[in-house]
Amino acid sequence: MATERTLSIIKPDATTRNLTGKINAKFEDAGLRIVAQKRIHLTPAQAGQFYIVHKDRPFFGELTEFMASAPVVVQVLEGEGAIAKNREVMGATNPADAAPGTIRKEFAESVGENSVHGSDAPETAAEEIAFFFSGLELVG
Ligand code: DAT
Ligand code: MG
Repeated sequence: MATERTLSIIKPDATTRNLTGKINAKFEDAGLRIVAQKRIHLTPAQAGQFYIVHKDRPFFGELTEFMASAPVVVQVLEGEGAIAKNREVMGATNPADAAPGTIRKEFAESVGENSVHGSDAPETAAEEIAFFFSGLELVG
């Protein structure tokens, strides 16, 4: 499997509970390298642009409001099969369905406030990385 990069976001429910370090330890323990990272506070419009694919879903307003409610940590994770590996470490979208040891099982508060975002495919990973980072900011 090839080396990949994926976009990760530590969401407001996790940054406000000071869980950034514990979540980053999960990524690093799984062999994912943090090659870019910054803390930002999204506007609702920016959150809506990032999650535009979900614009017709009933939870869109709630999702964008939540993502703009407090700072987030956006990061690029690199490693062998990083996209799938990150999704594994994250766990299922709904923490009630997430496997033991996953970030969402251990830390997520609900299906909406679920601590982390991770890209779901190579195309979305490339788009989502470019949404937040320039090439100069990716330091492998
Ligand atoms: P994932 O974040 O696991 O890729 P997704 O892409 O289906 O999940 O949805 C994006 C985010 O939208 C998800 O992390 C939290 C929110 N969301 C999804 N389903 C929801 C629901 N039924 N109610 C509230 N928020 C939801
Ligand atoms: Mg998704």
